[in-house]
Amino acid sequence: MSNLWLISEDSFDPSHQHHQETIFTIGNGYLSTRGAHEEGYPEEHRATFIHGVFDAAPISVTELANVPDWLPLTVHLNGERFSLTSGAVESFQRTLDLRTGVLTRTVRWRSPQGDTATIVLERFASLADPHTLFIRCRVTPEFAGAVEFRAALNGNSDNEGLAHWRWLGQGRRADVLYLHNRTRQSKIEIATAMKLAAAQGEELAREVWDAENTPTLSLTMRAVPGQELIVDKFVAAFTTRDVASDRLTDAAVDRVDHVAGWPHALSDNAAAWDREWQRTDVIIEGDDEAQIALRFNLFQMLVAAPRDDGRVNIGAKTLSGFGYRGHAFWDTEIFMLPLFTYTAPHIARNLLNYRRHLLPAAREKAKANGFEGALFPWESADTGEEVTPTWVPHFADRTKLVRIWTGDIEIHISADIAFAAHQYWQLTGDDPWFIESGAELILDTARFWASRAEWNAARNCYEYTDVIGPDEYHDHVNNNFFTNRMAQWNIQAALDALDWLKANAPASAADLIARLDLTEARLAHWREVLEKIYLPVHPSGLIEQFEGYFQRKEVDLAALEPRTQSIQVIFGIEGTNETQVLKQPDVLMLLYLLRDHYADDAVRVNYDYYNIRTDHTYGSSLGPSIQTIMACNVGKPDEAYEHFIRAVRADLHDVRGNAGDGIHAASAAGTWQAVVFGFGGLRVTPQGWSTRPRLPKHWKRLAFKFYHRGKLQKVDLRV
Ligand code: IFM
Repeated sequence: MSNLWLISEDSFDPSHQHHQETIFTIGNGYLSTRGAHEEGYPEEHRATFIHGVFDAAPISVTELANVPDWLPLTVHLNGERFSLTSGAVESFQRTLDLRTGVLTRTVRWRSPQGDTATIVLERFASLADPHTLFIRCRVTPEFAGAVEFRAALNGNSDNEGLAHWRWLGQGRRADVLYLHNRTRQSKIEIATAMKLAAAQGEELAREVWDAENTPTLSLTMRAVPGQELIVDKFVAAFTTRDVASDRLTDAAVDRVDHVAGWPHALSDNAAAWDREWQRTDVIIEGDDEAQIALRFNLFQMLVAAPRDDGRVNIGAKTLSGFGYRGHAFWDTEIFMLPLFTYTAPHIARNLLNYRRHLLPAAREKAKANGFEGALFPWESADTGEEVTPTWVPHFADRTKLVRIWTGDIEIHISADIAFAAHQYWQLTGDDPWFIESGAELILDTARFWASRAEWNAARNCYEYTDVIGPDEYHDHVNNNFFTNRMAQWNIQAALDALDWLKANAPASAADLIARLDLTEARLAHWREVLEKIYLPVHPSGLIEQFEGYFQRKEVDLAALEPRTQSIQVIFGIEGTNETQVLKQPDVLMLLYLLRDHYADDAVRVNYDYYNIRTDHTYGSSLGPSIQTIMACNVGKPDEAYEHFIRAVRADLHDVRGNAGDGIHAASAAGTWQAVVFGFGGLRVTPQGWSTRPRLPKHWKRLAFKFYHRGKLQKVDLRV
């Protein structure tokens, strides 16, 4: 039986290296490193990103700065530098072990002059000590002479051409070299330190090259045919987000100095990963592809999840690529948070605390737009200000610019955040957190919704006009059902939260009433808004996505198959706006979130209507996992599996051709929801939890764990 924890490739293809770099990303919740090769290749997108290390950037306002590179390690056989693009690669295998986060590459290489060796490179970012990074290089020469290992720290890293780092200094303490840099605008400092240890073999020479911004160590070992040489590179990294500037280099140097050695570090890391998988793993029997792919998705979420920092979020592309510049979206609250709320509540709390901490900026955004309360930014980075680019190059013609409106009018994010906070509270029963933080998130977003609601006297209702719903193929729409209904949910949740606080934490209730000015008159207005929000539903249960949607042009998507491009590429931005084609199924997403409020028949009617109008494969990657759940809901297991496999393959198969920009985090985390809530049918209510298995026909078993009110629950569904 194949090992269902391994992701492998057996050749190096420079034309696919960006995709492969994303797939072979490793990390530990503090940082992630893309799977670029130690020795480096032209056109590569090598990068390491550390949570919260942002710096100013044109167009995107701010971006995660690709930090100084810890990977460089070159191997020289009798003076010839090992490269996959010279000499002869006689065999190649690269494997990511999802169980431990260790990435291993094994290459048998013949140099241009005919010296052959088997070179094994292993690397991991320790989950046990997130500031430490390890590379082990094993070389078994088939020749006599010398093998040289050159290891460096490289401060010249950039973000696709933009250099964020200034050189501040470098030096040596005993056998440890260090490098000290600072970002241009945000002035975050980083110290990296390294040492190179010969673990096996005879050392012939050692040199230090104090090259500016690239301190380098060279270690030459005697090559004896058949005798393996082992060299370890130990690295540590700290930023001024972790320690004060005057202690920064000491912190990095000391940490490297105290590394107990490869075997210890490896086993500590394996033990830490084992603890993660104990609660997060999902077992699928009868479908090896689904099993491995789901584990891959969970692994990528686990390496991105901040465990010790409540001031950072997970970007839409995790820490695994330059896409979306590290910015966070609603992807976190609606797609990623359920995974953490159910399996790692401490991580969920960190992510929610990020929003809590940035409430002042959300208040500023609401105020700047003429509203009260908290309006969270559509794209968010370190300060909580809106960082959505206003203009970006057109995807078809990069000499033209396209206006991006999401930062102005995709306002549903405020309700999504409130929803996630409420879900966390309900599932965990973490009342202290709710009293301290969650309630304020829900109350202040409700204030926003009540002040943003527009009275339409002719209709005798409140409306939200000129918005963008989750389906971004249609912008500047009025009364997007998702937005209106989530606004209503948010206001109701706020009123309920206030009642709960009054009964259970009266001092906090009084404090919030005073600080947020929750007068009786204001609350009366909230009640009126929530009763009168415009939410038309056809007698059949069919919901119009937004006003006038049904009048847009019908497109027979099936007739356009086979296709390899999104509908927006085929019809253009304006052309698509005029059709009924959806980037993601807005109404179905709403029915998923508020499932208990809608009858089965209504779900069926809407599923049948919107499923065939959605650009599933090339539209948004967020859609398919939710679509899986809704297909399970309406009893369409084959369609559910089709949606699921589309979601679970998103990055591994590079379905949209842009996995090189980074992991599609919402899709990755969404596949956990698809399996647990869709196929497993898990449902949690105030009375307890239940499952309603709807496993794909070839699945023999589905098992997973989750926390409910602090207790680990085990679900094991067998056919
Ligand atoms: O948040 C999503 C949005 O829903 C669709 N476009 C991509 C964004 C980031 O993943």
